[in-house]
Parts: sequence; structure tokens; C-alpha cells
Amino acid sequence: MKPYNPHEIEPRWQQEWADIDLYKVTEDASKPKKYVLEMFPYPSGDIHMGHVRNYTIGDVTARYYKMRGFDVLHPMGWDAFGLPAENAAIKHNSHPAKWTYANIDTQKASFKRMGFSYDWDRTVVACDPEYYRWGQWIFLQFWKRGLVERRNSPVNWCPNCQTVLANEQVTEGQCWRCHGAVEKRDLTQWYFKITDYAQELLDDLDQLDGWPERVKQMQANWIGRSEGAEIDFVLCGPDGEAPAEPAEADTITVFTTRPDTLFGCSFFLLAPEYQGLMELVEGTEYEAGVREVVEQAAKVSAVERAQGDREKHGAFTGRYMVNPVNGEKVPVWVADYIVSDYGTGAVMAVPCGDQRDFEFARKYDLPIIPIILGEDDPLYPELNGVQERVVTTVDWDRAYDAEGVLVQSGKYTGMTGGKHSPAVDAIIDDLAAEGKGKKTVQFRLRDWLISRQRYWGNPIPAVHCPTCGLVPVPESDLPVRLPEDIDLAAGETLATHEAFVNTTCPTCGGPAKRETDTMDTFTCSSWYYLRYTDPHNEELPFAPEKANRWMPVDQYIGGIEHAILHLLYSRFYTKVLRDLGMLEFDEPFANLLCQGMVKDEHGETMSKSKGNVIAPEDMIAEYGADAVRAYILFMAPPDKDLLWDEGGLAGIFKFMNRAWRIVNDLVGHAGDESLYQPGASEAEGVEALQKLNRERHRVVGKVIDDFDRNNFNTAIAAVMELTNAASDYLRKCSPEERAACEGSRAIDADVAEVIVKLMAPIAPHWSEELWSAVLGKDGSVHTQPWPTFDPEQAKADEIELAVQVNGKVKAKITVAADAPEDDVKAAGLAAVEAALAGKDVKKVVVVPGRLVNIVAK
Ligand code: ANZ
Ligand code: ZN
Repeated sequence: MKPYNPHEIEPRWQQEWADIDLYKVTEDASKPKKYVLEMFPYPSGDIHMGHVRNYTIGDVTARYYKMRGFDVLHPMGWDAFGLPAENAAIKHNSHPAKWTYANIDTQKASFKRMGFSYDWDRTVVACDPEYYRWGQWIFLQFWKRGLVERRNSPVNWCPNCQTVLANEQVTEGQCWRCHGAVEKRDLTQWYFKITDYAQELLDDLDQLDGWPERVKQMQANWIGRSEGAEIDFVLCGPDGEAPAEPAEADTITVFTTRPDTLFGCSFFLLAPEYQGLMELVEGTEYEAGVREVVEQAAKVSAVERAQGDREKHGAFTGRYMVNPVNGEKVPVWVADYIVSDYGTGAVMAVPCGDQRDFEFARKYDLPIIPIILGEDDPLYPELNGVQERVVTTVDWDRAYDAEGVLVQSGKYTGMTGGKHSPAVDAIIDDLAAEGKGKKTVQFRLRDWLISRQRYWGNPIPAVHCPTCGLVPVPESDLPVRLPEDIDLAAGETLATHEAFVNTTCPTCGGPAKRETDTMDTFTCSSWYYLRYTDPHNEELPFAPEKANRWMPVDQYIGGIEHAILHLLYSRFYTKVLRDLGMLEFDEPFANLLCQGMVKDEHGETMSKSKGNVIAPEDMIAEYGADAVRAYILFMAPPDKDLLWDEGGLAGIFKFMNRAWRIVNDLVGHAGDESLYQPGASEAEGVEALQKLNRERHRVVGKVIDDFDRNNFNTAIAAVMELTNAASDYLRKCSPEERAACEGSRAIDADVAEVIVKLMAPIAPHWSEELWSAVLGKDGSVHTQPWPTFDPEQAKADEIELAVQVNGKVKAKITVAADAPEDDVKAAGLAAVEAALAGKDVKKVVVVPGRLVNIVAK
């Protein structure tokens, strides 16, 4: 027998597969399709174990579907624009393209070394003009549809990365890439109006049955739909008097989810950035205090300011607003926990019902009027049914934000209040009838800020003309190419690159300047999965019929860190391209698998700084790629964290050697290494053969079931069970006996083939070598049909049951699988006769397939 040597067979088969173009996508419309996609990597160096896990899961899935008879699309590419390339270029005084393409070569070699089944002819590299050209083209279509806007507004600026960031890229006030503190700056920037799709992005989450619940929840929270009302308050003059005939300029509108609490409004709040705030206090004794709050707030990100547990800061403006339900005048304050880009930036403060307002009222000694109570509140007996205000303060330690009964609330007293309560509707209806308010819906989702002030990105195709203004670059002039001659280390940027900046206006032909912002790299990853369906198209980003055939992606695999940004943006692109008539579906990814992390044996994330990184190439050098693949799949369900344990890898390697020997032995190639041990009776041999046949059918069914649910670990465990049955049989039946018996010969060959095929997606080189060299078959195992099974033959004739007396196992019995319950009880009782001596049997319970439980006293 030729021993298993991954180091010899793996490179050999990789070469052979490349030579015969085994993984070329066939585009065979007679077959049903499967599109298997892993999130494309950022080429930041060689691949790590996280990549290996991600791409192994995808590869097994793609190979499995191919053998199941599907036409499979399984492509790979690189998300190649972005800051690290630029930073590396500055550091090493080189060019981002050089660094990027060198890393791509390294990663590609590693992917090949893992035996991944990509059609390399479909590679998409985001920094390749052939690709980014179409990103620019899509940008122009968005622009034509009114989905692109240039606006001046306070934006997130990362001083470290020297660029603006989208809201999605700031977490707790920190930059998603460098984790440095993010500042607010007023800048003119480019936006995609993703908010136009907010409702649909939320609604269509319901279509995504194949997505993890938690990812859908994260998206829903990010979109953040709130139902509520806009209510108009009237501003009193500097003298504190309400205007007799309020003009529109005297109105300030608030957004509230709790109109039912209007009678509890005891002050009014404006965001520090509220337009017109400073005019209110100019030249008054309140100006300095308000300015102080405004200036301090500017130093903290909005996200941080909105955090509930942060200490609140504010100042009185000296002005008052009129509450539309009762005509009461309430003081206007500026408060730093009010943010300018949500609702209207103005809030009716209700400290009895809102915890943040409650804390603010406590700090600045403002009234807390109880207008909503639980029935167990000590104030309830006194205030229940009371319409007028009699109590203006409470000694609560926090706001009451649950459902409750309205008190001191005029005609609404006695109604049930709370979010979505009847009182909310009643008050909004009345205000609407008087023209003082209306129902509205608010989304937390903001428009997507896509411009970046960096070189290594996709240039925004626009020209600034002194005569014509902002002009889109004509489609025929695309791509706007990034200039290659740039000296980043010397501080050169696109904006200082004269040859790039100076151009002529596409409309009037006069001298004009190019836009020098580039697009957020997330624009590249928002549609790459569409380009894979038609990667060489020179007329369009993709032909609609190609995308419509392959899409949606049937199985998408990637990290949970992309649960919001990338997936939301991709969903948005898909919907816009659908509305442009290019796609016929609503959602890009039908099934999503977020793989768990690979951690070290102590459960720590692997990182260079901790020095606990396990390099894939070291493991491949030791055990071969197939063992690494099988190990990664076997050690944990794909969505759970995997704690690296080299002992486990060695164990899998041993299993593969054992299975190698078993396959050889089944087809008579084991020679001296045959597992046969003389001594078993003929009956034992027959029994082992029957069991092997049963296992063969059961395991094929089980593996199909497991693969269909991404349970690769249990699939491998099932194959191990089959090899156990095979080795038991090989031990008991001699090669001569098996060769002489026709039934044996058929089962031997069949089981050998089944083991090789079931392992083919997992250990592709191991299987290919056994298929061709040991089983002597033609063609590649990877183009063979998946084994079928007969559920009848999978059924066990007999089953083993444990017999318990008072909860303790006392015996085991073997009964026919379909034995009637009474027979099973009788057999169980007979088996433990001795243990029952002198006792009274009270109860006998049969748990089918598991045990007989006897209660006796
Ligand atoms: C009065 C009120 C009473 C409120 C009450 C809540 C409870 P969600 O659910 O997240 O949409 N709010 C409105 N605009 C704001 C802004 N720009 N900055 C900070 N807070 C703002 O939150 C809606 C509630 O958040 C609104 O309803 C408003 O406070 C506050 F018992 O109005 B509420
Ligand atoms: Zn012009």
C-alpha cells in the first residue's frame, strides 16, 4: 500500500486541476444553479486562520453542491482599495498598487495551496480600472436617479486617517479602522441617499429566512424606525410674552414618540448645533453659558453624547415655549444629549417619563410633573382621575417609562398611556385637527457619506466647472483613472496632483477642475458579487440576464463584523439596481453564515501583538492542507468560535491515515497492512457486513442532511462512524473470504467509493488520489455524482436499550427495532430480575430507541 503523503499528492493534484481547468464555471442552464460566495478579502498580507476557516466553509459548500448536480458559481477576488495600502506605501516610500498586488499574489498562492475550487478567470480586483470603471458608472446612474447629493454638514473626521467617515464607521466615538477619536467638522461631502430605502431595507429583512436572527436584529436597530409625532411649540418673545399671531418663524417643532406625555413637559430642549440657537441668546446674560455648552459638545461625538449614562450638560437660554395642549410656558434650555441629526434637534422634555430628561431635571433643579403612574405608585390613590395639576414634583429615583394611567392630563386623564398607547393616538388626532402636529416616522439611519479625501480609492466621476457648475463625467469617458505617478510620502494627494485636477468641462469645453474625493471602499464591496456573474463585460457592469440567472447568492459566508455596514450597503445597491431595471430580485444574499472566530487554546483572539498566531502555512507544512481543512470543519460548528488545538489537528491527520488504509483494504490494496485479525466466527463476520451496509446507507443520508444545514462537524463524525463499521468488518472477514463472496465484493467496492466521495468536499486531494490511484477510476472525483442511499437499508434490525432500575443502569438488552412496547417491557424486566428481587414494580416506562426505565420499591 502506498502510504498517505499529503506533501506529495497535494501540489500534484493542484497542478492537475489547474491544467484541466476543473473549476471553470460551466454556465450550464440545464442544471439548477448554486452561487456560493465568501466575502472577498482585503489584501493586507498573507492569509490567517480566520481566512482559512471562512474560505474552507465556502469551498466545502461549493464542492458539495457541484457533486449534487448543481451548476455552481464559486468565485474569488480582492477588496483592494483602502487606507492600509496607502499607509504602507508612505512608510516604505513605494506605491499602494505595488503593495496591493504583491499581497494579492501571496494570498492567491495560499488559496491555491489550500486547494480551494475557485474559477480564477472570474477574479475581481477592486483597484483594477476594469472594475472600478463600473463602480463609477453605477455612481452616475445613482446620480441620475437623484440618489447622489453634495451637502455641507457636520461630519465625522478622523484626524489620524485624515479623512471623513460614514456614521456606520464610527463606534462609540472611535474610527472603525484606527480606533482613534473622531471629531466633528463642517465639510461639503458626497452622500448616497440610502434613507430613501430605509423602510424597504427594514421590511425586506422579513424575506431573509436564511439569515441569523441576530444579524437581522442588528440591521433593524441600525435602521431604527420610530413611530411618533411632530408637534409644534410656539416661541415666546424675549419679553416672555407669547406672540398674539405666531408667525411660522416662531414655531419650533419637536419629534416625540410619546405625545401622550405632553402634560408632563416641564422644559424644552435644543441641540447645541440647533440652527438659530445662538440668535436666541445673542447679547443676553445667557449667551456665555449657552456658548460654553455648545463649544464643549463640539468636542464629543454625537454617538457618545447620546449615550444614556453620560453626565448631561446644559444651560438656560432665557426664552420660553408655549405647550400646545395647555398653553403653559416652559423654559428653553440647550442640552448636550440632544443631537442635531435626529428628529428635529428639538425635544419636549418630560422628566417623569424619560430617564435622560429626569436626570437633567435633577441636575438643574427643574420640575418633574407626574402625569403617568403605575397603579402601585404611592401617588396613585391621590391622583387617579385628577385632571388639574396638583402635584408638581416627585421623590422618585427614576423616570416611569412603562405603560400606565394618565393623571393631571386634562381630558386625557384616565386613559392608558405609554408607547403606542390609545392616549398617543387620541392626542395626535386632536393636535392634527388644530394644525399643531402630525404623525410621523423617524429613522435612525442617516444618508451614506461616501466621499473620502484619500488617494487609494475609486475617483468620484465629477468635474467642477466655473461656468456649468458640478458636471458628471460622461459615461464614455470612464474610467476616471487614478494617476499612477504620485508621491504619497512627499505629501502629494489627488488634490495637489495638477495633471489630474486640471481638465476641461465635458459640457462647455472650458477649463475645469476634477473632483478629487474618492469613494468609500464600501462602494467596491457593495456590488462585486454582481460582477462575478459576468466579469469580463465591457459594455456594462454585468449583463442583467447573467446576474438574474446566478443571483441571489445561495450561500454567503463572512464575519459578523460585517453585519451592518457591508450587508446593509449591498442590500441598498441591489435595490437601486433593481429600480434601474438591471435586476429582478430584491435581496442579494438568500442565506448568510457568519463564521465564528479562530482563537488560541486559551480562548484568546489570535493577534500578532499577543504572539499567539498560528500560521496556516506552518500547519500545512506539517499535516497538509486536507487535514487543516478537515480539522477546521470538525472542531466546531461553523458559526461557533474554534479554539485551536494542535492535538486535535494531529488526531484528524491520524483519522485520514486510518481511512486511507481502510479504503485501500476494502479494495484489496492493503497488503501487509490489512486490518484482518483471524478469530471471528462466520456469524460475527456476517453481522459486521450487515452493519457496514446499514451504516453506509444511514451515513450517506446523515451527511446530506448535515451538509444541507452547514453541520460539517457532525457530517465528518458520521463518516468516522462509517469507517469504524468498515474497520470492524475488515478485522472480522479475511481478504480471501471477501474476495470469494459476491455480496461482500459489491459492498466493499461500494463502501470504499462512498467514503471517498463523502470526504471529497472536505479533503479534496486525499479523495482525488484514492479515487484515481486506489479505486482506479476515470475522471475527477469532484465531478462525480453524490452517492445516493436507501432509507430502508439504513434501518437497524435490532437496537440496544439500557435498562434502568430507579434511575440506575442495571443492564442492556437487544431487541428487534420494531418490537411492540409490551415485548420490550417484558425483556427489560427479565434482564434485571435479580435486581428486582423482593421489590414491588410500580412503573415501567419505555423511551423508544433509548431505554427501559423501571421504578420499584
Ligand atoms: C417626549 C418624551 C417623553 C420622549 C417620554 C420619550 C419619553 P426614539 O425612541 O429613539 O425614536 N428625542 C427626540 N429627538 C431627539 C434628539 N434629536 N436628540 C435626543 N433625543 C431626542 O426616541 C425618541 C425620543 O427621544 C423622543 O420622544 C424624544 O423624547 C427624544 F416619556 O419626547 B421623547
Ligand atoms: Zn462647464
